[in-house]
This record gives sequence, C-alpha cells and structure tokens, in this order.
Amino acid sequence: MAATVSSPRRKLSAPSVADQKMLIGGKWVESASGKTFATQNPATGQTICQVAEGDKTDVDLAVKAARKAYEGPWGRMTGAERGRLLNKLADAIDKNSYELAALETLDNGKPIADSIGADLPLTIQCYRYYAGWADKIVGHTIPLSGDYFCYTRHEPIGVVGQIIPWNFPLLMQAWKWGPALACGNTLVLKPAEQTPLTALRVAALAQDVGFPDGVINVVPGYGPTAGAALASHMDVDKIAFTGETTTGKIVMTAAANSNLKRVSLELGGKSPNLVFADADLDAAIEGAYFGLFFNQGQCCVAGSRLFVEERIYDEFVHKMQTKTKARKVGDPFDPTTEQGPQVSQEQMDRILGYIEHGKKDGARLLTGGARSGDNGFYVQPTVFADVQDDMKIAQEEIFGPVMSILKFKDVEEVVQRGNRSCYGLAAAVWTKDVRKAHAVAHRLKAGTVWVNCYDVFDAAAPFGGFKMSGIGRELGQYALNLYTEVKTVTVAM
Ligand code: TXE
Repeated sequence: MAATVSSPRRKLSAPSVADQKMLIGGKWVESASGKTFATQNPATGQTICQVAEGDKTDVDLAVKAARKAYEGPWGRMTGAERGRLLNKLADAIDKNSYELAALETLDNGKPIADSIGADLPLTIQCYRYYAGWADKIVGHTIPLSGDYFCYTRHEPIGVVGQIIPWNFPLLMQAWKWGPALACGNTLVLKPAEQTPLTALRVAALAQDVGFPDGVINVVPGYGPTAGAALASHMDVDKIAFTGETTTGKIVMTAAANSNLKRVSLELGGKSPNLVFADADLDAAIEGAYFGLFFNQGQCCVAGSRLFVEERIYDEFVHKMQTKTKARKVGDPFDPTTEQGPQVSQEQMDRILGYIEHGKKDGARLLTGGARSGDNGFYVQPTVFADVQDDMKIAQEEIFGPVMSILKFKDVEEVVQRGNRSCYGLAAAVWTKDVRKAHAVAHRLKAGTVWVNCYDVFDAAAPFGGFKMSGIGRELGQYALNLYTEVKTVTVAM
C-alpha cells in the first residue's frame, strides 16, 4: 500500500459498540422483520453487537428512498456541490481516523498498525480524489458528416446497488461511494455480514456532513437475502460487486434476469509474482512477503503463485522461510502485531483445508501449516516450496497466509505458466533488466502489473481484472465510466 500515516506507539483498546440499526432515507431504523444478526470479534470469537438484518422488504424501502433522493434535490445539485460534500466526508473520516481504525480492527481482525497506516489514509485519499472529479465530468463535441451539432453528456446512471466484502470494509466502501457520488448517483450499500460496523459509522458521518436524506442508504444483511434482493431489483439501475467469482456470476445472472442493470465486478485472483535471478533479491523477498501476507493473506491481489528462477531458488526459499518464521502473530490491537486473526471461523477452516491439500499433494512445508492457538481465528504464517502448477494450492484462491513457491527456468516458460489461470487480477515482475520488465509486463494477462514493487494502490490508478477476475475498472478516471451513462445529443443546424 502506498499511503501511510503514523502508527500508534501504544496499545489502543478495543471500543465497545452499541447494537446497530440500518440507514434508510436518512433515518436509522430496525429491519422490517425485526431480525438482527451478531457481528463477531475474530480475535476472540465473541459477539461485538447485534446488527439490524435487512432483507427484501428493507432493500425495497432503501431503493425507494434512493430513487426519491435521485429525483429530488440531489439530482439538481451541481458537481461542485457534490465535490464539496465528498471533501467534507473525507475531513470527517480524517478527524475520526483512530475511532474508525479501531472499529475496523475490532470487526475484521486486521492489525491496528495496518488499519491506521493503510486502510484509513487510502480511504480518505479515495474520497478526496473523487471529490476532485465531481465538477470535471464532461462529454465531447463530435463532428458529424452533415449539418449537425453533436455532443455527449455523461449523466449519472441513477440508483446504484453496491455489495462489498469483508477484507477491506472501509476502503471497498470508498471505492464504491467515491465515484458513484461524484457522478451524481444515489446508492444502497450492502456491507459484508462479517464486517458491517465501519460502513454504518461512515454513513452516520455522511449524514452529519450534509448528504441529503436517501442519497446514501445502508442495508446490512446476508448475501442470498439482502444482496440478492439488490442484485435482482427492478428499480436498481446498476449493481457494483466485489467478492468471490462464483458470487459474481450469481449477481450478474440476477442482473440479467431482472432489468439488465449495469454490472461491474471485482472478483478473485491467483496472482503470479515472478522473481528473476537478476532481481534485487532482498527487495524481492520483502515485496513477495508483503504481497502475500499483508492483511492475513486476505487480498484479492495476493501474490499467491510465487515463481522464483532456478538460479536463486534455494537462497530465496531459505531466506523466505527465515523471514516468515519471525512474523509476529497476535492481538490485533497491539501496534507491533504483524498478523491478526482471519475474519471468521469459516475462512480459517477453509484455509486450513487448503493447507492439508498442500501437504497431501506433496508440496514441501517450510513453516507454519496449522492453526495458531485455540482462541480466535488465527492461522500460522505458512510457506510451501516446490509447489507444482497442478496442485490445488497453486490453482485456487486460498485467501489466507499461505505462500506457494514454484520454480522456473526461463522467461518463456514462466510467462506461459503465469498466464495459465482462469483469473487475471494482478501480477508482479522483479528484475533489474528494464527491457525484460516491460516485455514481461506486456505479456502477462492481468489488470495490474507491478514491477519491482507490490500492492501499490492509489486512488488515481485504475484497478480491475482480466478474465474471471472481473468486469470494469474501479479507481482513477476509468471508474467514472462505471457510474455514468453516455447520452448523444444531435441537433440539426
Ligand atoms: O465471499 P462472497 P465470501 C473470496 C475469497 C474468500 C471467498 C469467500 O476467496 O475465501 O471469496 O468469501 C455478498 N447475492 N473473496 O463468502 O460470498 C456477501 O454478503 C448477492 C474475494 O465472504 O462473494 C458479501 O457482502 N450478494 C474477494 C459479498 O457478497 C451476495 C473478497 C462478498 O461475499 C450473495 C472477499 C448473493 N447470492 C472474498 N452471496 C475479493 N475479490 O476481494 C454473498 N453475497
């Protein structure tokens, strides 16, 4: 991650949190059914609080509120005014950084140093970046053959549904809200059931800074109920989704079977990270380690197929083993902790299942390979060497702290193997040879290629997947395309 602010020096304490309602049409309400669900602290497995559980009825109400706001004052607001509100929201998040970081760590389990050093600054940057775009969304004038004046308008799409995952709750919300609001849409967000707390807190801040009622609605709940209701809603004009590839297919099918709403998807990955023998070895080890273990390995871009050139393979593997053994796993509220718990029991079990597959398939286990402790959802940082392309751990998204190292001989071979995946989200190349770096970057089938770095994110740089890693590009100017319709106006002169 590119942005950083200062990390806390002393241990922050976990906040206590009251039961949560949902935000519909500017009001905090219980769910229509009266149902709630518990959100858990993954470091202990204990319930943090109860959250209103939205379903189809609540989604209907939220969509109605969003439509009313879209057709009301929000629709008449200028881009400059929308930009001012987005900047005010960024200011409010900035002012409440520590509270939000603590809430994120409590609900997700990520180390507080990461919440403060990466999630918060990137979130704030994203809102500011799109605040800047709000009054710069322009069409073209187009010369036609004939006596006509032709121009395009880039108009908001309307009511937007957004479904986000639990790995970067604040940041995924910013990636969705920033461009949607800058372009003039209204929205209904369904946060992940594992991590609803920061989304609700940011929604409250948005109310405080003056977003009109109904522009922003948040309906917490489960995927197959609240999420599905949003994806199949006849009055939602666009759905934006981040999550697993199989869920993305369900969302796209629901969009197709309802009103053909616009769809953008940011899905899974199995990103190849290529380390050539002429790389700066220490930098490559550092980058590969960060690129896999960051956020407990719960990153869609995790460099989970780590290809290392034969000539440096043994030295690389040995150094990575030593480094990983020293990784500090523990209480996410301790500022020196590098790795917290996985987000849920379900994710922990899934990862442990993959580790067993790695062992059974004959990969060489260098360190880790089991649960860490018996309280909370911790997994030991794990490294497998001598992984083969056809092993399950080299093919499927593990989404945990499990590194797979594979050996390669030359450029041609590694490019072919790197591209042999149904995914195409990210990739990286480590080499001092500039020509090789660009040539390989051009041949890799991935939406993002990092050269001699990893996980460098910036609101200005577009992000998204080739192949089954998604449809569309979030961030940067490209994200404006996801939240606007192009209207062509042709005038006889
Ligand atoms: O994802 P889901 P899960 C991957 C990762 C992880 C796996 C499972 O490999 O191990 O997915 O995680 C909502 N209609 N990623 O089960 O189900 C759900 O409520 C509409 C990669 O948490 O895709 C949540 O809000 N929505 C990923 C969101 O979808 C539905 C990040 C994501 O959950 C739905 C997270 C439905 N039928 C997991 N079912 C990435 N690319 O960053 C679920 N949801």
